[in-house]
Amino acid sequence: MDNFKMRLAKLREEHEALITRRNYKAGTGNGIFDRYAYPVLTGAHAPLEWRYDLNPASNPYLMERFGINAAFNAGAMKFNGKYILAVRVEGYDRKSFFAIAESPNGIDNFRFWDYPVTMPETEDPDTNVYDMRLTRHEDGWIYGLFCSERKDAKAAPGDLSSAVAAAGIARTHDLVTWERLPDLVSGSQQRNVVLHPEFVNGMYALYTRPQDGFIDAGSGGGIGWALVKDITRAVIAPGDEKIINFRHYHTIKEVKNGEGPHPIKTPAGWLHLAHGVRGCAAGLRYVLYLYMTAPDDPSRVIAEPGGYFMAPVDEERFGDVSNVLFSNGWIADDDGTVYIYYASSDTRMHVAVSSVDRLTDYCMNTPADGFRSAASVKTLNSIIDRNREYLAGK
Ligand code: M1P
Repeated sequence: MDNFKMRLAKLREEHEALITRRNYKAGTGNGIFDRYAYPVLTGAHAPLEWRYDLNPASNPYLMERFGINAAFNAGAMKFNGKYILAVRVEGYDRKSFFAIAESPNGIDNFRFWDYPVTMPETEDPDTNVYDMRLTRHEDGWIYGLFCSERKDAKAAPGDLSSAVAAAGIARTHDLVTWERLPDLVSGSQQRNVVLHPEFVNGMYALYTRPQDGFIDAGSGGGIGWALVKDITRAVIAPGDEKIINFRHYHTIKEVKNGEGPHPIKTPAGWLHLAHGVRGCAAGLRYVLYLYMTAPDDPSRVIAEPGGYFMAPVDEERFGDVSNVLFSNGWIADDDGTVYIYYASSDTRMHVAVSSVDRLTDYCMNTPADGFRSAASVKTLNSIIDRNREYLAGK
């Protein structure tokens, strides 16, 4: 065999071994969720057909022609019995696009479909698209809401960084052919906009994240909520967006927060997964947190555990944007198992597994943030007291 054929055979073998590697629970867990040992998707999972020209005549050195830098921030849903991720795939050129990967069991063997998603553009083409939230809406469509980034037309000459974030909206029945709808119109920039799966008062309900600038939430107080009549022309009129989950000084969401995937409906209420951001000497730190809203009003918070639900550990801490956990996809199976798909450090995708019961218990019974050190000590003392009492009586 010549060198080309030998290297290609080796590449195929390594790629297949990576994709079919069995995943397993890592460690003893904390009772709330179980992490899994291996990332479920990385840039290296991208098919060889995407990355290489496989024709020895046009690519005698078997060079990569299209490098894939990362696979992260994936939306998720069950589709035709498979666990589906709508992945943010980023090329070496820094552009993100969406690609669907599927797994038979939700924890390993994720394989990309043959082609990435061809997302139609609006009249004002996106520079970059990312972080799709999938919602199977009761109107019968599957929606993908995502961030559409464009250069700020008002940027000063020489400013090549200023950008504008808007919520892109598209819908599909098969995850292959997408109908692009006009971007959400609201009074501010938007990222992390999520469509609630049910109509509320006969209208489409959106979780929003109003922000003053492309990066800074600024005066945007947190996760917002708004109802829109027509999703094919989604407009939030001034005053129609209210903040339902606030940022707060000296918490894990002091600087920013954002809704993750759409919430899961449970008997106790709507279970929400979100990310919170705080600043520190090392830069921004992104962690995940949970909260619950009322069964009859998804915009009314009824429980919120203090602190984070998940924060980066071990290899999760490092990547293109280190110290970041971000999630915009989870799947609740019929048996109550919940697969939480989260990305670490804007680089790779992982899964953690829990259940609706566990996550509800976590939300309802974890002490809330007391906002002061003394309050934390009081909470801790009461837990210790109760344990001592219980253990003494045994
Ligand atoms: O780099 C961390 C994350 O930053 C943004 O999230 P947010 O708008 O909450 O700051 C997004 O660009 C996200 O994709 C990214 O993971």
